[in-house]
Amino acid sequence: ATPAPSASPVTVLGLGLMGYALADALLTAGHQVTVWNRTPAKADPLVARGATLAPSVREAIESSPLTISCVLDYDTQHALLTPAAGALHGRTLVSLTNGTPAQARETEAWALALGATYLDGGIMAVPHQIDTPEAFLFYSGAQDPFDQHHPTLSVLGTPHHLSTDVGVAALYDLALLSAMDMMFAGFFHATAVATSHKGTSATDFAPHLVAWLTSMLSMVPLMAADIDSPAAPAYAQSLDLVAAAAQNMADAAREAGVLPDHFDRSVTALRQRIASGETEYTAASAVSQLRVPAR
Ligand code: FVH
Repeated sequence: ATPAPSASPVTVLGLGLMGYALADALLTAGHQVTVWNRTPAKADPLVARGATLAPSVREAIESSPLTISCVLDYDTQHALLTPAAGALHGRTLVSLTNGTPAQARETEAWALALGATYLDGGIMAVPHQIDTPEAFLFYSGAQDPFDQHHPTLSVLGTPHHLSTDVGVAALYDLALLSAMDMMFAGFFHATAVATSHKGTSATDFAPHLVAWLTSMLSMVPLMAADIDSPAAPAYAQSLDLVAAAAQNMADAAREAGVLPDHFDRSVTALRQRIASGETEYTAASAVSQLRVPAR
């Protein structure tokens, strides 16, 4: 980022891998950065570059109109902020600590009762991507603090304000993390199956997996439109075909000495749908199968 010496003061609580990257980017952009971390020595390289290490969370918050918190989890965050709560009056707290929508809502209510403004955020980047074009961050909560601190938040990555409903950033964040987790689970399963063939390494197989997943990703917008539309879907397969393929995937895993459990469960669920008279596999039906039935 281009240094901007007049950029406003900002406090970062937590100097783990991500908190450090956030503080580092803000310093590079010319902000006056105050930091606090349970293990103070992690601040040394930042202090050498001009950051101020606060001796307490309270003093850290009091140093800036904006405090960004990025620690392990919400329980840790709450334990750190509670003794310093009075300092938040008239200031903005942005939580980039990973948490649930319910935790975001509780924290917003807590902060508002203290006379603070609050934004909840989700970082869609790994530490080395902070302050690069790949990094984007979700925010939700009141519009005013987002607009006021937009220049500072932009330093970290492209900021998207999703909703004044404070839970939405965490909802999207965890939805995307879930997709990533399942994608990597698929990669690990596929690699276990493919490398059961002597002479095939994970490195040999990886380019095929990347090409296949990249090609399949282009179907996501099409399927999303199908999910949203009551019209006949553009993408549909017969349930018989999908169940037969799932059975083959389960059997191939078994033959390769790989746990077939996921596909066994899929086969059971698909056969139940066929037995109940369903014939089509669509994106909308796949999403609907995931919903917990209302009581
Ligand atoms: N790293 C990543 O790729 C992801 C990207 C998306 C967002 N996440 C979330 O960011 C939060 C912090 O993650 P992190 O990568 O910085 O995590 P660590 O390097 O493990 O650092 C943890 C920090 O939390 C402090 N901490 C932990 N327990 C306590 C405690 N009981 N009291 C006070 N502070 C605590 C820890 O302090 P220290 O160990 O350095 O003293 C670090 O500052 C997280 O929500 C991710 O899900 C990152």
